Amino acid sequence: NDLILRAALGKKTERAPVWIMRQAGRYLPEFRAMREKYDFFTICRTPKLATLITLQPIERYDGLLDAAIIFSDILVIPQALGLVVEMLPGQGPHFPDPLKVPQDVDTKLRKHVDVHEELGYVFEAITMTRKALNGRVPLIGFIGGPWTLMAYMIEGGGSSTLSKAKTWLFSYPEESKRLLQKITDICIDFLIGQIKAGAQMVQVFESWGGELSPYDFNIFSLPYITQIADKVKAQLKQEGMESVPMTIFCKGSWYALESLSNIGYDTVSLDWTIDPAHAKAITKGRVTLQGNMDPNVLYGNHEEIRITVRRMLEAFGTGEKYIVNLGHGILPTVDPENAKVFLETVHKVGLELNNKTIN
Ligand code: 1CP
Repeated sequence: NDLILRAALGKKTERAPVWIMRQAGRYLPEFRAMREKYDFFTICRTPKLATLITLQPIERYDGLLDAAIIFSDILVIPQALGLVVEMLPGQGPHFPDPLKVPQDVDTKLRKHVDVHEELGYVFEAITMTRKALNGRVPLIGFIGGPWTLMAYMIEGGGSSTLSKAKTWLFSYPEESKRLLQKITDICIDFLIGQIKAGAQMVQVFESWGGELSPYDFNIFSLPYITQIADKVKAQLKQEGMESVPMTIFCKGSWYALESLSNIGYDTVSLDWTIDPAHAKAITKGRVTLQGNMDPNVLYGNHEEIRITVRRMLEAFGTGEKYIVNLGHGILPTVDPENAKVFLETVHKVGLELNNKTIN
């Protein structure tokens, strides 16, 4: 099943492919059962366990998902840089000793990060998962965007205002750019390693992009995510390897849609605040679009889920340059049966609309 790869490269598809951000996670009882036995980062660091969890949604929704995403987290990069990150039950990520002042970049972070040494376990998990998938669906690798990772490293966890991270941007802009560049260099090496290990598509999660003004986004996010697309593709080419489709997801950065469709990514992932017609008008077919149902629709009744999926498919079109997804990760208390209704409807309506277009 290579539907998602064809869609990302702008080739025709018999129906729009579908996957779900955070599809292996807390909403699945089989995931929660694993989490009772193992700590979050132990799972990430144990290729056998990461493989098992990556496959959980593929097996539960047999034949309904068109991609797997490797089980890991964006915060493995801050760990590789030398920071301690814990996953607190019910609270999410926590850094006991985050970056406080610019000098901490020199004293608390490693000068050089060898991604094979620090993150080789992710590469192993990817190769093992590729073998276990055995061609059923393509495997997606990922990283966090540099601004999102910098924000976590300074905030020390989730935050509703990002005031500590923004204090850096507006008090120490040059030091902030130096930190962003340091993170970017690792992002590039890490993505290349994931592709060499077997990732067939990769996604950059700039989840906190929308916390920046359009002006600041152009200074503190855009140049770095642009470098990632450029350098990953250039380096693979130089080594005689083919690149894989790359997706950018900047949650909340509706204002940047035009730029995001012009910086070398094949696919742009949209959150639910962007109207499909508007997104298509702005991106003019330059990229494949991915998204964008409000994840909360999965709390609705089955009929409402079906109606919303149909409306979304009609608006994006199903045979070309479109990958179905939610506008952000699936929420931890969603009923897995509702996710199934979502997936089944994507298949049924996708085929139906495609046949209509062909006839
Ligand atoms: O199927 C999958 O997608 C699983 C792999 C995956 C991915 C792609 C996980 C597992 N995390 C991520 C990416 C990730 N992690 C992002 C980008 C996507 C997004 O915006 O949601 C971010 C921001 C994180 C950081 C993170 N890790 C959070 C968010 C906290 C906040 O500030 O809002 C949380 C709660 C985690 C923990 C985590 N990561 C993944 C899972 C399944 C969990 C839950 C862990 C648990 O408690 O069991």
